[in-house]
Amino acid sequence: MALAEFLESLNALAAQARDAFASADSADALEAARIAFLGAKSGHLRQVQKGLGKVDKADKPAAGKRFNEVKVLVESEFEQAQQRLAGEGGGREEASDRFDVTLPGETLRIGHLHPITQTIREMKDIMGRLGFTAVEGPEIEDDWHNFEALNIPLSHPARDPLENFYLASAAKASGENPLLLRSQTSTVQIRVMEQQVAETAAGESPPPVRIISLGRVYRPDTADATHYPMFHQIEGLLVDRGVTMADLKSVLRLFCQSYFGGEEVHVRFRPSFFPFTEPSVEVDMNWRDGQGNEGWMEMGGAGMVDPNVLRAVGYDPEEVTGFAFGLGVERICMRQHGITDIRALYQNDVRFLSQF
Ligand code: FA5
Repeated sequence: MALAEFLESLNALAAQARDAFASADSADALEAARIAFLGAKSGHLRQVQKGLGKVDKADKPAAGKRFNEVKVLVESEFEQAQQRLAGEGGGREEASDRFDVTLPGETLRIGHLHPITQTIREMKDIMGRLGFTAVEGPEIEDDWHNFEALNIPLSHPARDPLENFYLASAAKASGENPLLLRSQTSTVQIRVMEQQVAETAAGESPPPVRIISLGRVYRPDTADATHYPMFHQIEGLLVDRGVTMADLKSVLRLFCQSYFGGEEVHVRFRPSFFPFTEPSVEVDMNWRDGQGNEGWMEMGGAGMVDPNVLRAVGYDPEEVTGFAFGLGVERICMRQHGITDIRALYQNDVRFLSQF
């Protein structure tokens, strides 16, 4: 083959390759063009290379040199086309996959505390400002702390197995002092006073007590709009010289006013009975829902600590007096938010919980 003929076919091929690479509008099209022109086995360039062998011997060096120049040129045109497509967004990607930095970011859904946890934190905060320290007690209790030391005699209906969650195997093992899920936070009154007395030197008077305790309590109550088998109580205890019922009333009023903010809150005391307080009262608070319904809701019990309780833990009832109260946390939370059914707090319906 004459040199001129070989160079002509080489130049024609270079022009075709340039057009094919320049007109490729996707990575797939460019790859197809690369295989067609630069493919190692049957690409057009490879075919032309095979024609080198037929060139007259004297012209072979010139033909080989030109072939190499064209090959380098075609390869560099392929690379340029590759860069052009990458600059346009990768070619292979669909327009919808491209990242648009001007779009607003995705809003992350951030969770929040359960309304009961919010209520508990707020209560601790308010009572803390009134000088009450928050303490905790165990949820599995023994007979002494849940009943005996609280002046609840063996025959009292509050000890009935139908009124409590006794731990059956533990009851057998501990004989006289069965274990149960505590039915009230008043157990913590006993634990705190016992500890104060234990830490007091012989012959000294134990120090005053000013605590609150917030936690879960358990009763086999049938769930209805205002009862649940597991609920929370806030217990308050103040023991000191000269404490009176007037102090109890002031603290509870102050607490309610602070908790419910500037809103007008009425607290009502009704005479009642608890084995561990004398005299005892039920504490009611007025409530109003969004539909204009209103009434009184029982929040808890309270009273002056019974001298028998003070004596049982080692305080001298001739020297000190005290008041105690135990309020239902759910009832207060419901009163605050106008919730009319306690069960809604534990159904874990996010549509309900996210409102608070
Ligand atoms: C007591 O538990 C006493 N320990 C309170 C007390 C403490 C009195 C200190 C005197 C001195 P009572 O059983 O009434 O009392 O319960 C107190 C409050 O817990 C109730 O007023 C109510 O608000 C709430 N409560 C009682 N049972 C349930 C229940 N099943 N579900 C939700 N809340 C309840």
